[in-house]
Amino acid sequence: MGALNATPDSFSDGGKYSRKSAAVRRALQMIAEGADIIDIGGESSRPGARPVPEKEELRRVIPVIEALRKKSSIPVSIDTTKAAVAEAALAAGADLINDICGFRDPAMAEVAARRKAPVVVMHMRGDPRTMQKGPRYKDVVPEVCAWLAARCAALEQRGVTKIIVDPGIGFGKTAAHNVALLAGFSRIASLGYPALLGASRKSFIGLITGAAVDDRLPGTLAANLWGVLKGASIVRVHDVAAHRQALNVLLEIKGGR
Ligand code: HH2
Repeated sequence: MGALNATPDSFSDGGKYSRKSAAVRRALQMIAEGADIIDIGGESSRPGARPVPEKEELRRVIPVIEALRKKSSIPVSIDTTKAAVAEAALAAGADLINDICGFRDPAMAEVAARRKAPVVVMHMRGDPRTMQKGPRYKDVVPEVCAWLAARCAALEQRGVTKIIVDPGIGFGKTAAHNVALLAGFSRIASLGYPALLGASRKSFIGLITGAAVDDRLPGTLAANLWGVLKGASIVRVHDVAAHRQALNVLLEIKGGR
């Protein structure tokens, strides 16, 4: 899954793709590099990010989805927490809803159920403004697994049938929590749903290695290859070509291609 941030302030690529033409060009580049899904977002979720008004988020993402739809049939995911944005994105041709709030808003679940859209349910403690203020867990892996299982059950009750789970690396977690979630990823992948891993360029890699945000590809590859070996079905990445090559080799060795 190639991450495309049509935002001025995302943590690693903010401002690069906030113009429609640049965003579409980037999406086509990621497709040429081997992405299977493009995840388009119009609101940064980096720690401390301020919420974006609905109108502005719609302005950022809908024209990009419409333009991309004219050029490619690749599955498009809309990375949003707002039901109106999800609805408009699906109408514009998106296929999947990626909600970093884990569909806590019943209106989001309603849109997914009515439109029969597949969903990514991500775990987050609090919201991006508050999530890194002293996150605490007794035992992060079982707590995140239990939360995801409960959210999935609630969504299924509302009629959502195609669910992907995501532990939400970096969302209300310390570096140690993120490392524990990666170490225990097979438990997330055993919940009974395809599992997504979003570790790309995140700060725990910087804390482990000292690497600046633009120099975290080697650490990102290590985290994502580990995740795939532990059962991740989808990795959400900024560097598609490098991941395609690494995954092709990994899957060839594993015999899973
Ligand atoms: N991470 C980010 C955004 N959306 N969605 C899922 N399902 N999982 C993730 O781990 C995830 C996500 C954060 O990365 P990015 O989009 O590059 O930055 P920003 O939120 O600053 O736009």
